[in-house]
Amino acid sequence: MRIIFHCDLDCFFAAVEIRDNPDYKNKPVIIGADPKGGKGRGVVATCSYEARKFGLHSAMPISKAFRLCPHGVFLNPNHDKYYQTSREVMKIINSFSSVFQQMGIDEAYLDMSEICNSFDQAEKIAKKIQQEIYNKVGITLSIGCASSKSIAKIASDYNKPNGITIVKDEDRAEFLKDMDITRIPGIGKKSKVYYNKNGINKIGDIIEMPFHQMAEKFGKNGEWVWNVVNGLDMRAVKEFHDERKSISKERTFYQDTDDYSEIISKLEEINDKIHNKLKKKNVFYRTITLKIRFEGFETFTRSFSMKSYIRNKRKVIEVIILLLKEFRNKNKKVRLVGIKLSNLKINIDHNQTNLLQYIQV
Ligand code: TTP
Ligand code: MG
Repeated sequence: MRIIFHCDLDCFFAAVEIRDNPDYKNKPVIIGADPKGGKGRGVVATCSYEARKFGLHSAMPISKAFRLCPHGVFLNPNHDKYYQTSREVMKIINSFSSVFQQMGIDEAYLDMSEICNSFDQAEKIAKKIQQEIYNKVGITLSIGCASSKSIAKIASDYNKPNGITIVKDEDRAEFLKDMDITRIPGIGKKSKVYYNKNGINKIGDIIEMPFHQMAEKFGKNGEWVWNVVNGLDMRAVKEFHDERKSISKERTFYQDTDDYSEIISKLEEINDKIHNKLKKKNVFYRTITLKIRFEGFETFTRSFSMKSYIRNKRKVIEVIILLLKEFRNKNKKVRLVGIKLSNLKINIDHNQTNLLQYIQV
């Protein structure tokens, strides 16, 4: 029997700040850009569940968040602290099963098939994971348990915060049938519109549909989705899965600028930060991408790929300056710049550290 856990921390960045400042407990806490009295740029990274009651959510413009919740506690993110906390949490999760795959900063899958022989036992272990993380790290998480990764993921989101949701195969259809189809990993806002137009609104509509019809109407995505809701997502929890395919950073200027020395120095600053992390993790790359956004949101990306893997800060800046050239005579002010390094390779030969640590470079 397959037993997969999906673990997801509750309002992660906000939870860390609340842990470190008990005054914030039970308050709407918003982590993100400085709201500057409602005039700030940038977005909400996350917010506490109290803040969500006011309609706030990740990726909402910070100015809107301020309007909806002016009395909230607005904090700048402290990424080093979140990264450190994430590592502590992941170490604990990983100690429950060696078949462990971290996804992003606050999620991980565990394959518990060799460790549990029933879902009742799985529930006890899930509680233990929650307790140990709460005792040692001081934050909560929600855990979904099912026989496949995607159902476990849907389950972890079902009863947040601090929830445990077990979905046995025989209960799967009942559990899913009334949910909106966007709960399924693989259906986003765009495909939702297409599915809705074709009469598919709830997951139940998919469960009832014969496979061949889903395939005919919705192609590969339809096949995938049908498999997911019928418990046939057989993807393994990959122990050495290099989830992270790129590392990037971008910065918005406080004031739009056409001063290229300011733009280049911002790019240098971004480049330094990325390289500090890459060096620590012994990661190399082949593709360099410049992102540039002008006033009015016009955005461009330009890439250049090296013949071999490198990790060379100076080279990156040289390439970036070359890529920047075509934009210099645009006579428009720049709002944001960013660098992405992709086609990553981890040098395992020189450093035997667990690959999973690289996911969060
Ligand atoms: P999520 O797990 O999506 O969100 P969350 O942990 O804050 O809340 P939930 O209880 O619903 O799981 O993301 C984890 C962290 O990643 C989140 O705390 C902040 C960061 N993040 C962003 O910076 N921007 C985003 O748009 C999202 C979705 C997350
Ligand atoms: Mg989370």
